[in-house]
Amino acid sequence: MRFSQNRKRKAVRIIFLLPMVLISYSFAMYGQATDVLWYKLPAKYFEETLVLGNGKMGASVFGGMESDKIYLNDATLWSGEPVDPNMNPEAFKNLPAIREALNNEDYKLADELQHKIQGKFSQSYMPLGTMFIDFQYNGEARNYYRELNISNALSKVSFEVAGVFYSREYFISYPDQVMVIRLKASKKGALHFAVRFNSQLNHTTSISVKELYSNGYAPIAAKPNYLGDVPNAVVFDKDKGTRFSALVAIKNTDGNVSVTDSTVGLKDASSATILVSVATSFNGFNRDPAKEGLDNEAIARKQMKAALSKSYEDLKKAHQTDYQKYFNRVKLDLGNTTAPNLPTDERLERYATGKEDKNLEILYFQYGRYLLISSSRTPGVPANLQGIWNPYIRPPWSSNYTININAEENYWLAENTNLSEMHMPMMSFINNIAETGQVTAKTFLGTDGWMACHNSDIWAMSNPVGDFGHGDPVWANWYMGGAWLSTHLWEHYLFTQDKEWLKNEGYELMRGAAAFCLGWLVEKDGELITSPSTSPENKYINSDGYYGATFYGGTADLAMVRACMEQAVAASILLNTDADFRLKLEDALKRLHPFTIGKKGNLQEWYYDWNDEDPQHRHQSHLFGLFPGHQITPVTTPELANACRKTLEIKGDETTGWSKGWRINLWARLYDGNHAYKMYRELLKYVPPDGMRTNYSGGGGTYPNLFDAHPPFQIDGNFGGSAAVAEMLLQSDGNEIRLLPALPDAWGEGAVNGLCARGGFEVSIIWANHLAKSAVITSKTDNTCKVIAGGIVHEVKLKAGKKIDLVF
Ligand code: FUC
Repeated sequence: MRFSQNRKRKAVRIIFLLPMVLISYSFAMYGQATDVLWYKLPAKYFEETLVLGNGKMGASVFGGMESDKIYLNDATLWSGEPVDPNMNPEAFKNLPAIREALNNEDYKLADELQHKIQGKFSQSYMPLGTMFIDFQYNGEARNYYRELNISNALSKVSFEVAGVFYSREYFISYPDQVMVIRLKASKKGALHFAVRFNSQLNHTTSISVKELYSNGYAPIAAKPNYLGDVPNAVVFDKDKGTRFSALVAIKNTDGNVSVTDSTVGLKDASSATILVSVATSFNGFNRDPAKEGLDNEAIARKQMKAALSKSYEDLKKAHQTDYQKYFNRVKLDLGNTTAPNLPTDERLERYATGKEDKNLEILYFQYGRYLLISSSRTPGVPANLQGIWNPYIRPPWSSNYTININAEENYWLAENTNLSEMHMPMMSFINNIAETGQVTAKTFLGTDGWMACHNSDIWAMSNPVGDFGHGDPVWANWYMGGAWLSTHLWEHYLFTQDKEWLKNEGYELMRGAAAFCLGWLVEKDGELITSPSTSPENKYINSDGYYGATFYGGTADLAMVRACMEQAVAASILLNTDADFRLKLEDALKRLHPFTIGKKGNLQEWYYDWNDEDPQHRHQSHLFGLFPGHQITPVTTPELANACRKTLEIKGDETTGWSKGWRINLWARLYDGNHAYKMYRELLKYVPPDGMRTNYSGGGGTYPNLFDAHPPFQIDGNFGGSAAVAEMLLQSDGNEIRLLPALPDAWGEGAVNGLCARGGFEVSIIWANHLAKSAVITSKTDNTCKVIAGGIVHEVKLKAGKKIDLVF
């Protein structure tokens, strides 16, 4: 229903007469339950550790009493060196034969020939090392407590031994680029500890007074863990690969320094600060880290020297001010709760029995934001499959960038939960991969523009993987990575309205991705389709009973091509540039093969209405148009939206972590808050810590430290889950903002502050009895939009920096 002019005026008048209590909402504080993870025991497994990070350095803290173990990471420490994208220069020559096989409906042959369009596997994200702090006490520990407070990005451990109270505080500072650990004992002289360091990488460690120094280098090659026990799985070459330094220094006011040939420590102290500085020689995706690398040793020392000159309190203050600048932008309240404030692991177990715990739901949402601030602040180095936290030399799926969903899902929360700055490492990564991707497009597919495939790494590799013929085309031969990544550029513009950025940085990349799509499309029966095509990781059963991956005109491909080209058109109109190119795109868009609905009422995934090998498969890329895309909505394309719903119903809800994260967003876009909420609860299903065990079927959930369980740990589910909460509360497309479009019955009242909407708006909403009561809209630029809630529409026109209060 449209809001009549009269009613609109009346509404606005009411707003001005309203007392501020209705507009402003005080966010209730229920103990610390919405921002603290806490436990009664130290971590035993990685998935119980408390993780800290400054977007580059990462630490996973076990918090042990006798010995504290801390896994250290640096986002820029990967195996390998710059990739030569020209690794299979004649691969494109196989394309005509593949297309011919497809024209002849010989899918088996097409699958076989696709193996010829494959290249290297990606490199792996590396663990830097492990730091141990070994303590000496006289007596047994009691009253152990361990926490991570995500409102100030600080972790704490405390316990008592023989009447002495011991405490530790840990954080990793972005402004000072060091990890800081504060140790204290309540009794003078009762603190005794020694620090040691180890690494699975080649390294040497030396000790000087109050300082431990380790220098090493990453492997030149590390093969994907899913290849199993293969020869040369990890290869070191002393003259090649990324170098690293780790420096540990102790700052104390009392006690006696005690060193051995491998440890540095203190005896008889009362308090001390341990500082850890790490650095690598990584100097960009296209520079040799051994020959043209940064001086890791000098950087680590410089950071350390500067941090040593500051007091603990000053370091902590600078860290918290920096962190809270981002974190505090969004607040969420879901109303009264009766849930007790239990340790987080017990809380998850209780929640899994179906009990109410709204603050756990808020905590999970905010934890996703915490993880993104902590893992995504390094240009060109977006958060990987494990963010930045990885203890394994052969991590699951190389802990790489998996572009057929996972790398993108990591960033679904970036803009709408008001962390646009954290999206920037992804933007600069796209800039890098567009460079290698241009060579890949030419040599693998004989096409202009740039593209990317299933996997990438810090070297921005873009080729189809599979080790030159050994990969199954179902995952190795997927060519839409550039099209999908490109949509992040436009989303960044839509949320920020930063036209200068679009003009100077975004547009060329969008143009290149669209140019690839244009060149890649082929004609069939007067329509444009992709050929060959695969639908990420799904297999069809064709009319001859063949189980295959390669076909033509895949729905997922075309949804991504459509989004990429439409957005390039929109950007070129906005920037008033490239009219000729735009015409070509517009013409192609008109001829694209459309979405189709299958015999089961589902959104058809294949060009023909074939059956799926695995109808419950975790991937659902053909629903891209519903989410993250915007081509299908219940309002503008109700039949297609219903078909997406049918597909989701056929798939069911049991799936891996990231897939659940995606489906919650999909249900939210169908305005089905209750189904979205059901799956959100399932995403938070307690999964016991279990190391690296991989489970594809229905094992998804949440580990004790709130890490997403694929299983194993994969961070995309965290980010997808957080994004979905925002999507349940607010949806936008640049013209319309929908308030509470998928509010579940369980969230009858509440308030949210600081969510972002496309069009450059910031939105706060208060709701009660399942209906929006009031909202505040702030605009970054002069802009207009329709704000829709419960059938009421407000037409809003705002000047840059201004806000409007709305009542519903
Ligand atoms: C894709 C997915 C897997 C996993 C991996 C990292 O291959 O199919 O489930 O998330 O990426």
